[in-house]
Amino acid sequence: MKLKTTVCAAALAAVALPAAAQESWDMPLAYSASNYHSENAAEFAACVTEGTGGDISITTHPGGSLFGGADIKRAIQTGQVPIGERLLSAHANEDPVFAYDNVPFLATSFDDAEKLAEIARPTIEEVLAEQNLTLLYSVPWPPQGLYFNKEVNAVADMEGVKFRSYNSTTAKLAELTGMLPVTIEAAEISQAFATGVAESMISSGATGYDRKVWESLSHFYEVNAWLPRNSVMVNSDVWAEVSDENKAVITGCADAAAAAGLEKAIAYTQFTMDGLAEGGMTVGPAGDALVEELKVIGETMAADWLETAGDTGAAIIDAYRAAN
Ligand code: PCA
Repeated sequence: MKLKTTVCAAALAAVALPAAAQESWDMPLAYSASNYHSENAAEFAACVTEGTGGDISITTHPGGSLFGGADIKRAIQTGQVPIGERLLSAHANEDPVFAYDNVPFLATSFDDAEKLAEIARPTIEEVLAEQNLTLLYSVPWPPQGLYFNKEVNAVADMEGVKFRSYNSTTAKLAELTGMLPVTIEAAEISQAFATGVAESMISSGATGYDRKVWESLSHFYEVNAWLPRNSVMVNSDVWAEVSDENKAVITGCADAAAAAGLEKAIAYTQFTMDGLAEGGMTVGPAGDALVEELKVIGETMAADWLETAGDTGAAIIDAYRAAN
C-alpha cells in the first residue's frame, strides 16, 4: 500500500507538474488592434510566451473586447485578469499623481515626455504597489492636439461645443474653454462623432486616424499640449508567484517594449497626421492667438493639478525642471 501511494504520487507529480507550471494570461487593451500600443503589446506578449518557454503565454484582447478602458485597471487589481494596459491619467480621481503626464505644456516633445516619465516612475510604482499593481512598462501617445468640425481660431469659437474627454484633465480643459465635456472611450468615438454626441476632442493624430474621424470632423490643430501614456501593469499577487527566471524574462520583454513602443509612437505621429489630411481634414498648427489663450488656460490647469497632487506632484515637476 505504501509503495503504491508513493508510485501514485510520483506518477501524479510527473503529469501534474508541467501542466501546473503553464499559465495563460489574458491581457485586455482598450485601443484598436491596429494601433501601435496594441501591436506593441502583442509583440510583448509573444516575447513573454517565447521567452518563458510557454510557462506563461499571454493573449492580448484589443479594442476593449475583454474589458473597456475604464474597467481594465480594476480588473487587474482584483485579479479578474493578471495583466492589462491602461491610460493611467484617467485614474487621477484615485491619486492625482496619475495625471503627471497631463500637465499642459510641461513636457511637449517625446524626449521631454520620456524624461518626465523616468522621473515620475518610482512615485507611480509606489502608488500602484499600494493598489496591488506592479508596473511593467509605459509608452507615450503622440502630442495632443484639438479636433473640431469647424475652423477654430480662438477659445471663443469653442463656446458650447460638445467635447469628448478621456479623463478629468481633458474634462477640465473643456470647462475652461466653455465646451461641454462628455467622457467617451476611444473605442466608441467614431459613433459619438457620427451621431453628434461629441463634436470635438483633444487627442493625438493617432487616435483620430485609428477611428477615421475625418468621416465627421474637419480640423486637427497641433497644440502639443502634453503626451499622455499607456501603462502595462500586472497584478502584484500574480507577479509574486512568477519564478525569478520568468520575472527576468518578462522584465526584459517590458524594457524592449518600452523602447520599441516609443519608436512606434514617433513614427506613427507623422504617419497618422498625413492620414488625417488624406482623409480630407485640414491639419496644421493651431494659430498663434489660439495658442496664447490655451497657454493661459494651461497655467490654470497646471496650478490646479499641483494643488491636488501636493508635495508629491511638486517633487516630480521640480526634479524634471532641474534635469532640463
Ligand atoms: N489617445 C487616447 C489617449 C490619448 C491619445 O492620444 C484617447 O484619445 O483615448
